[in-house]
Amino acid sequence: MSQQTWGYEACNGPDHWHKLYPIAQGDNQSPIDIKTQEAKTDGTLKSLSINYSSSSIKSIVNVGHSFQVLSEDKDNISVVKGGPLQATYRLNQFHFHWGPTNDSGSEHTVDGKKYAAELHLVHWNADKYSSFAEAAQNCDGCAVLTVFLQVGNAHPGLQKVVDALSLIKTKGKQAAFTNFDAATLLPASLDYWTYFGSLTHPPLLECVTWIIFKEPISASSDQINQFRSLLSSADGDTACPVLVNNRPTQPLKGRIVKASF
Ligand code: B30
Ligand code: ZN
Repeated sequence: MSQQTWGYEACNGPDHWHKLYPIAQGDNQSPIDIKTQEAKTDGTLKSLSINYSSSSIKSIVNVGHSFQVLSEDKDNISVVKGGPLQATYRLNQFHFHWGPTNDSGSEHTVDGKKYAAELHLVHWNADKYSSFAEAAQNCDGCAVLTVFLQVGNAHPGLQKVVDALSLIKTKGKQAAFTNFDAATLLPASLDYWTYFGSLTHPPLLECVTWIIFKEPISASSDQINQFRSLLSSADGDTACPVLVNNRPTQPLKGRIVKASF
């Protein structure tokens, strides 16, 4: 890669990642296009149990290619279990993916349709492993709850996140972000699709049980615009807004997508 590290630019974007991360061309990569007619309804899929506490949410950080809201994960304070999962998975962080326009933001697509943005609530298997990093080395290590954002009414829960972005404009900045109920970002219906895949950016490890809610939440175009005002540059450097941080869909390679509904 012509730059120091991976990113989403022409010189270091998704087409280059395989050179440093050969698993980019593996058999279980994410995101994918969900072909709704090919998803297999699985009546044996249990319902999901999501238990989030506002007290686990601690801070918000600009990681350069995106921002993340960090959740304390030393205890089972905020967890998901049930559904396709065979263990209790702890919330580690949540973040979003977006693009330059509202029709090019999401990573996963549904019958070829892209949403304006995509929320990832990232969890790891705390029954078997002792950290996210260790869990991510294993196929039962991680679970990512995924919510699509479509343009509509402003989202009150999301606004709390958007308001905090002014505190972390530049790369490396971190600010306190507390007493936030991540469950406010979930849709009303917990109907979902699920499949096995990977982290969507390097190290691209094939460790993720993806759980993708069918129902999107709405966000205003102003709220999504504020994602695009995040800077990938450090304080004092030439301002460089994050206009895109999504990976294109990857080949399904025979994997089965199950539907809970
Ligand atoms: S995702 O949900 O598949 N987009 C990582 C976590 C979740 C996804 C992709 C990657 C990951 O590698 N996490 C640990 C190290 N990270 C922090 C981060 O969570 O994501 C390093 C980093 O690069 O800052 Cu972005
Ligand atoms: Zn993500």
